[in-house]
Amino acid sequence: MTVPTFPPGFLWGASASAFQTEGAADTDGKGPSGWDAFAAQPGRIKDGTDTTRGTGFHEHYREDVALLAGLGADAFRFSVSWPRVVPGGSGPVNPAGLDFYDRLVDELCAHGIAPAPTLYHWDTPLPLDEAGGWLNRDTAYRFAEYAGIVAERLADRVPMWITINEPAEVTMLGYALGEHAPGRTLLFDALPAAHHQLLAHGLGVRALRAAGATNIGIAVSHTPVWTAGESEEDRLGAELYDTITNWMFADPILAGRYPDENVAALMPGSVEDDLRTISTPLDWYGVNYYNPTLVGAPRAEALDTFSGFEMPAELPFGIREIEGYETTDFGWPVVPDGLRETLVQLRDRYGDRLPPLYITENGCAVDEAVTDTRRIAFIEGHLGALHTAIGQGVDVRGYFTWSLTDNIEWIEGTSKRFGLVHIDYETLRRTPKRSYAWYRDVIRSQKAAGTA
Ligand code: GCO
Repeated sequence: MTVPTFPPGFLWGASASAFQTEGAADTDGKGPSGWDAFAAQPGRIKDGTDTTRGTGFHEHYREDVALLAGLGADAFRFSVSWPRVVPGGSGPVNPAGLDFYDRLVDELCAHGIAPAPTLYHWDTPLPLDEAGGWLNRDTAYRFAEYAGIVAERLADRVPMWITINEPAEVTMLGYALGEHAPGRTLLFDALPAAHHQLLAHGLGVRALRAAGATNIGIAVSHTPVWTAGESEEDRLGAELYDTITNWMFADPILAGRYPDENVAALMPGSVEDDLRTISTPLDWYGVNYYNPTLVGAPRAEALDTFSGFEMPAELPFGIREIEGYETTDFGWPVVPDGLRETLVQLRDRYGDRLPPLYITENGCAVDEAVTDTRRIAFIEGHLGALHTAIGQGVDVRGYFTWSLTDNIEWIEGTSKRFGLVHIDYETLRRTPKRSYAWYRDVIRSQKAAGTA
């Protein structure tokens, strides 16, 4: 095995989310989410998967916790479904919903696995989506209330909290391009959805702390942006893309400002006051990394596609294909050094203001049934790059691979498999893949090295 030795105490984990795994979409008083409604519209889920079953996690969670225990994982990053806990988005709490997470947390603790819940992994309660979702400032206040409710119940046993997952994807795919729930196609008019998620994060951090939670972070996607071509238009296109996907989210959180005035001017309300809330100091910052992005001038001809999403030609940048690297089943290039590049960028940009980092997601879609050697190579490569980044002085405290099991990959349905564990969607049978045994051995040998 060629995974280098990480610092003692480095945390080894796996990630998942509620909509992608739980199923039980209307069991025990859960309300519908915007994603439930969106996925039920004909043609939205490309392979026609019925997303209401998930992987059956709501029913099979004990089996999955046993799999985590078999892996030797230190922590499990799952998400709490907001409409399971507060079905109306505000108002009465659903006790059976909270009870489920209480049982899950107990089960994890009983196996010595730290529960690391994400409070928002995209499943907005439908009534809030119908009232404008993240375009409506009120959603941020409702989120904070809900965060407080969950913490009141679980903070005594949860050692690590994540407010929100990937606000950039929600903004871009959900509100700008309409590929994800709630299916809005507002292009740059989508930016208020970014601001309100950031505000929700800041208010959420405060509500969590007020309810006794500690060790709070967020999971933000980062992609190093590479410039395609050498013209001024290429440079401007790449710079704009970098701004709106990376820094429009990281800067408010970590530096209390928007990356430039043009972006700030497109945001609603009294941005200055909000930025103070948004930049409430965090205990740590989570990075979701999959691949770099090559961007240049807009392309006149028709549409670019990015990760299978169509990019309208009127956007002021154009995404190009990265050539010369192996790709995953999503067509994403496998560039482990991009992880190091991103981490070093974060360190250089924020210096002392940067809290310790965790990799909250990293993984790949490969359809190799259970003999998933490409996944092993992917994770191994990225752990190598991560180790190099640590050697270059970036303070990274842990790594969560995406994902423990195969799951519903949003609009791709079950056709993209990210798991260490295979799911048979007919029987919901779980079968550990070769990568599961490999990751278990990595964790074991890291622990042995740490105590040697
Ligand atoms: C994310 C998504 C995950 C995806 C994963 C692979 O945070 O990007 O939330 O749910 O499944 O990233 O695309």
